[in-house]
Amino acid sequence: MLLKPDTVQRGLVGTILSRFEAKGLKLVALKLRQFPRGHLEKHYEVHKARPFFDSLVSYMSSGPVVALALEGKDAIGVVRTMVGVTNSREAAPGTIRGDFGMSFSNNLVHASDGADTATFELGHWFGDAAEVCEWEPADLGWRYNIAEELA
Ligand code: 3AN
Repeated sequence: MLLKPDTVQRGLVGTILSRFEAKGLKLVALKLRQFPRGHLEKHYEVHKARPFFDSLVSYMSSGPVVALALEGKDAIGVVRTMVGVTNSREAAPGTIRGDFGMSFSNNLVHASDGADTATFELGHWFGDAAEVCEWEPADLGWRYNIAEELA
């Protein structure tokens, strides 16, 4: 996931991050940095031919971004449901974009949309394996029914 420059500028990093923690997703990587255009161009390569590509890269490189990785059963689908649709004005109440955003372009967060994308993005944002921290929450057996859901 990325918490985009508008999230950082608006002081919503903690508010948004706390939703994922409270949900029960496990935080395994986290960093804040202003990334160069080239890094964002590679991240958004699938949108290269789209008319909004240049402005998207300019916005994403305009200030610090938080990159983070979350782990959990069906994490990609769970996170995308929590994020809401791309246009924040149309995103459902209860979602991050629905609760905190009014913009299509400045839509607070990015979340990987599939397993292949997640694999590429994890390598792109956390190239050094040591940046991803494997650990086990002490309350794992309360977050899940381990025998039914994690076997
Ligand atoms: P999502 O982030 O909801 O998965 P994508 O991957 O289709 O959306 O688009 C990536 C990002 O590009 C969006 N988060 C948004 O910031 C921007 N974007 C997508 N479509 C448009 C558009 N038609 N006009 C302006 N910006 C767009």
